[in-house]
Order: sequence, then C-alpha cells, then structure tokens
Amino acid sequence: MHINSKIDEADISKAIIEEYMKELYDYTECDVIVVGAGPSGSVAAKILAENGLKTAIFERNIKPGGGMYVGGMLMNKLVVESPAEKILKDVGVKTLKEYKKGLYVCDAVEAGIKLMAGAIDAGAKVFNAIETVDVIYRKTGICGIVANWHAVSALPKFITCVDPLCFKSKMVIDATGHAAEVARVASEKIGFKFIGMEGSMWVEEAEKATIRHTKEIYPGLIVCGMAANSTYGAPRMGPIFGAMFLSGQKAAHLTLQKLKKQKKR
Ligand code: 48F
Repeated sequence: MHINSKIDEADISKAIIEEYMKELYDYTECDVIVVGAGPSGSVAAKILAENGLKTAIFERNIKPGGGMYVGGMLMNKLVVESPAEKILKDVGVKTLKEYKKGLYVCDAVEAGIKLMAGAIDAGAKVFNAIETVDVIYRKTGICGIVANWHAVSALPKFITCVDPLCFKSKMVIDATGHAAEVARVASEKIGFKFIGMEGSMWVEEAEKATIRHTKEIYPGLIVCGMAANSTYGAPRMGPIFGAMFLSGQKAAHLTLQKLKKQKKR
C-alpha cells in the first residue's frame, strides 16, 4: 500500500477552511436549529432531518453526546424504560438488554455514538465547539440563535469583546440540559415564565413531567429533555434516559406539526 506522498500543507488548510466555511455559510439560514447534542437533541435532530428539514445542531462541546457517555457516577451503562428502548434499537444498539420487565440497560458509549450517528446519517449537520449565547427575536417570536466559538467564552481572560454571529431558523429547540440556557436567556430578555431549576429526586414523576413539559414555551422556541424539566421546575430523575429520548421525539413532532401548519397558510 502506497501512502500519497504528494501532500501540500497548504492544501490541508485550504480543505478545512473552504469546506467548513461553505457549510457554516449554508446554515446561516435553516429550518430548525437544535441547541445541544445530548440525548434529547440528537433524537429530535434525527427525526427532523429524516422528515426532510434542514436541521443544524449547535453544540458547544467538541464532543457531541452530552450526558450520554456515562450513566451514573461515571459508570458507562445507560438505562431506559419502555417504550424508549425502541429508539436505541432503531439506531442499532447491540448491547441493549432487558434488565427487568420494561427496564433496559446498554453500553452508554455505544448508545451515545450511535444516536449521534443516527442524526448525522439522517442529514442533520453538527456544528461543534460553537456556543449559543442568545436568540434572534421579533414581535412574532424567536427566529434563530446568536452564537460564538465556545473558546471565546471559555477563555475570557485572553479573548475579549468578540461579537457573535447569527443563524436564522423557523424553529429553535433548546436541548441544552439542566441549565436550559436558551430558554433562560430568552426568558430573562423577553420576559416569560421560567423556573430554571430541577426539583429533588422523584423518578416516576420526573419522567412523565419531562415529556409533559416538552412544548413551545414561546413562539419559535421549544424546550426538550432536561431543559424542559428545569424550565418548569420538575423533579430530577438521575441516570435514566427514557424521557430524554421521548422528549426529543415529541419536540421533533411538535416542530413538524407547526411548520406544516405554517406552510399551509
Ligand atoms: O445535558 P445533556 O445530555 O441534555 P439532555 O438531552 O439530557 C440530559 C441527560 O444527559 C442527563 C439526565 C438524564 O436523565 O438528566 O443529564 O437534556 O446535553 C446538553 C448538551 O447541550 C450542550 C452541552 O454541551 C451538552 O452537550 N450545551 C449546553 N449549553 C449550550 C450547549 C449552549 N449554550 N450552546 C451550545 N451547546
């Protein structure tokens, strides 16, 4: 096997810069922006992309996956309750097994990677290392996000006063986890009800509440996963992921319904 020996350093840089900028430019306008590539965000993005919507995930971490790679206390087993295991089967998680009737366990790394791959294969575009810092606002509702390199906020001592860029979309889904960062900033500036803190542990109620609270909290903005849970101050559930997946699914279906209605008008 002969490795290509005619490699130019400048070509490597050109390939990265040209291809990345083309994509970032293309996604300055899209159908849906999902903020956060955890379990709820990746499930939502997969369904949206499967339904033909131009879907971008903006994730501030370099590695997408959110809280999926470790189940609880850094132990990489992921637990889900029925019927959410179907979502893992659908992306081909092979380690999934029924631990007790209606309760499933699998390898958390496999689940995280395959859910992400599912979203990407369906056509969702992941922009990692980019942080959402605000929303774009009109009287009719939210119509996009304001974002910056995560390194800008992670290294404030070295990099100051860097203005963000804007990415427009018909819908924004806040899948940022416990902090509900998009809903938080929007509620502070626009002024709608937002609690922003999970309650103490009560798994059964928390799982139901997370799905119940997955909704459009302001025109153009849907909360899902732990962001939905903490927006309404529901109890915490710890390391069980069924409601995260089903919440992502519900967020996608709400988005599809809304965009379909808008199209008919
Ligand atoms: O926290 P995370 O996994 O959110 P989730 O989908 O799932 C929660 C569970 O992992 C777990 C739980 C389970 O039962 O309680 O905590 O609700 O993923 C959220 C992702 O959003 C990114 C963050 O890095 C993570 O990958 N994120 C958070 N804030 C921002 C962000 C932001 N401002 N901009 C971009 N990404």
